[in-house]
Amino acid sequence: DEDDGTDAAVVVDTKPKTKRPPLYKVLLLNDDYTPMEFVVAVLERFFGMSHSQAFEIMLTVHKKGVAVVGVFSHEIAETKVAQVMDFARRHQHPLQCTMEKE
Ligand code: TYC
Repeated sequence: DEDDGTDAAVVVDTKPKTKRPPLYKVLLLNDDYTPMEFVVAVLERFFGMSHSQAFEIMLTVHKKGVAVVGVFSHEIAETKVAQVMDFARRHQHPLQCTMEKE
């Protein structure tokens, strides 16, 4: 019944974990119909980009098919996607904006 010290040690300590919220990439997708200037206006209006930044990202999407336009918390990313999709729909452009976990 005495502890003779023959049992294997078991690690029980855990890392002190600080919970960081997951981040989400907001993606803009290319299409054949949305005017380039409309996409530039979207990036300026909803993502706070300068005109030249916005033009650069728009061209990246146009050439590569998709680009990350920002990284946000889940709630902010959802809001950005909804704002872009609503703005595009109201202007009858097929522009698509989505989000994915980083
Ligand atoms: N490909 C479009 C055109 O030639 C421009 C465009 C760029 C559309 C980016 C969507 O996310 C987009 N008019």
